[in-house]
Amino acid sequence: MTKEGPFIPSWPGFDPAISFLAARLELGLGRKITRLAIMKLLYNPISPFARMCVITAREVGLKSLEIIGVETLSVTNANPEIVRHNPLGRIPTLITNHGHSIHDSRVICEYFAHHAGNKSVLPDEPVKRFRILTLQALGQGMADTAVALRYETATRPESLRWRELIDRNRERLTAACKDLEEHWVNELKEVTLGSITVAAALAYVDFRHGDLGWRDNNQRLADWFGQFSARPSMAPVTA
Ligand SMILES: N[C@@H](CCC(=O)N[C@@H](CS)C(=O)NCC(=O)O)C(=O)O
Repeated sequence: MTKEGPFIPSWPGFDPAISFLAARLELGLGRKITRLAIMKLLYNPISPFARMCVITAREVGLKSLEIIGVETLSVTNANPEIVRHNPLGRIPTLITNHGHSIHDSRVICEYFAHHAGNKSVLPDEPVKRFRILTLQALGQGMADTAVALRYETATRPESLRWRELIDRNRERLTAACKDLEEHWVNELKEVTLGSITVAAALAYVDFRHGDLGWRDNNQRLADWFGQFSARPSMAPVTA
C-alpha cells in the first residue's frame, strides 16, 4: 500500500501562491532518489477525475508520486500553470519523471498501472478488458455529467441556466445508477479501472448532488459503494 509522505510546499517552476496543497505518496525508495525523478500530478481534491488517479496510484502500489494542489480558476478562465502542461487547462495532468505531460485521467490511470507493473486493474484478456473499459467509460460519463450538472446549477449565471438540460443530466445519472445496479455489481467487486472510476464518480455525485437519492432504488450498488469507500485508497489526500 502506498503511504503518504510529508508536506511539500512547491516544486521548481510552480507558483507556490496557487499551490494550496502538495503531498507525496511514496513507498520503498529513499527520498533522495525519488526527489530527482518523481512524477507530479496536478490535482484538486474536488475533481472526481483527479481522485480516480490517486485511487489508482494507491491501488496499484505506485512507488512514488508527488501530488501538487492546483486551482482550476473557473470554467471561463484557464490557470496558466496548468495550461503550461496541458493545452486544455484541465486537471488531472501528470508530468512524468522524464518531463512529459500525460492527460486525461484515463490515460494517467493506465500509465500508473503500466508503471507499477500491475496487470489486474486492466487485464489483457479481451473479454474482461473491454468489459472493464466499458465500465470505466460509464463511470467517466457519470463524472462528466455530474460536473456538467454542477456547472449548470451553480456556476452558470442564473438567467442563462437551462432547466431541460439540468433535468436531462439528472435523468442520465439516475439511469447510469440503475444500469450499475442491474448489470455491473459482480464486476464492481473487483478492483479495476472500472470500479475505481465508478467509485470516484459516485463519491462526487454524493458530494455535489446528494439530493439525487441514488441509493433509494439501488441497494446492491449502495452496499458495494459503502464497502469500496472503506478501502484505504479512498482516503483523502493529506498534506
Ligand atoms: N476528461 C477529463 C476531464 C477533466 C476535467 O474536466 N477536469 C476539470 C476539473 S473536474 C477541469 O480541469 N476543469 C477546468 C477547465 O475545464 O478549465 C479527464 O478525465 O481527465
